[in-house]
Amino acid sequence: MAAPLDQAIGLLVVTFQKYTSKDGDKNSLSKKELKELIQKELTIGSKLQDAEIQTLMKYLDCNGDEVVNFQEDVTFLGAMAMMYNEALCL
Ligand SMILES: [Ca+2]
Ligand SMILES: [Ca+2]
Repeated sequence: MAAPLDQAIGLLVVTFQKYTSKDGDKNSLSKKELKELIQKELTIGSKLQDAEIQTLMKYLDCNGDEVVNFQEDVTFLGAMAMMYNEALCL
């Protein structure tokens, strides 16, 4: 049985892979895949408008190839973790 943090990291990887493989390129999230991941896997997802998800996509796509790779996804999740940490400190 994996320790809790191992499980959490595993979940990040599994969730990324669950959505990347919906189109031809299973190594990255297209705009559509990212949108689905955000809407189904994050509480904030249902509150975001299409335009906000588009903006988020542009922000996450550091290398400008129109898709979100694992490194870009982890950067996003890292930022989310920082927000949660700040929320828990209040
Ligand atoms: Ca994909
Ligand atoms: Ca990219």
